[in-house]
Amino acid sequence: MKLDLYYSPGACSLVPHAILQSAEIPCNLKLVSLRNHEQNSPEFKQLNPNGQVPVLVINSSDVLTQVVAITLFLDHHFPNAQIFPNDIWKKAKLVELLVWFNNTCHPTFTRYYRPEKFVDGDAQKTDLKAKARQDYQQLIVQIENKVQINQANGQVFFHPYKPGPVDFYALTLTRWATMAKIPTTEFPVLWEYVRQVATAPGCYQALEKEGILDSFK
Ligand SMILES: N[C@@H](CCC(=O)N[C@@H](CS)C(=O)NCC(=O)O)C(=O)O
Repeated sequence: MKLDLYYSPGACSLVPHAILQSAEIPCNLKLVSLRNHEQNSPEFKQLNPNGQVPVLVINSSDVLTQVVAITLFLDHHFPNAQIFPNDIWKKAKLVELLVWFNNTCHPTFTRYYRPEKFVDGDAQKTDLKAKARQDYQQLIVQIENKVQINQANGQVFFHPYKPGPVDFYALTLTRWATMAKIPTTEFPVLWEYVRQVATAPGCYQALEKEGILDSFK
């Protein structure tokens, strides 16, 4: 199966990228620089009319978007990679968390990072950014609480044995917290955990290829 992953450094496309690297699934990386607004180019919009990464193109023809959909697709096609545990309850609970990251935490950060997508006017943007930052701070606390619960149960990562999609999304969201200038001292347990995820085989390579390893030093 030929796979092309359209990604931008540090974006949520890091989740499928880290999955692919961790499972040693060969794929071609296609850079879409959000910084240079390449997601809005007519060529990219033909691929994904939403103008967003990630996009996974399968065998140069089938186009799949959305982190959760791509994750489930890879899990199905590469069962030996153990992207999710086989146990359906454990898998469903991980998907539950993945979806919450995607539909709640992620859009909250988007309101901070890209306020112009939601409101016009400088004053409105400033207000929205401030509120979104506050909300994001609370969500980060919730994520840290979940990590603490895992640790109390003797589990290092959200996924059993080794970091998986939920851990890669947690790492991405935590890195965004630092971009929102929320000091890591406010979430020391989460930060330590994320640094462990960052050094795991596969995730490390994905961060290195995206040029963002320094974020976790
Ligand atoms: N729900 C979507 C979210 C995708 C998304 O927000 N991607 C961001 C990067 S993290 C993006 O490409 N933003 C560019 C833009 O919206 O202009 C998914 O799971 O793929």
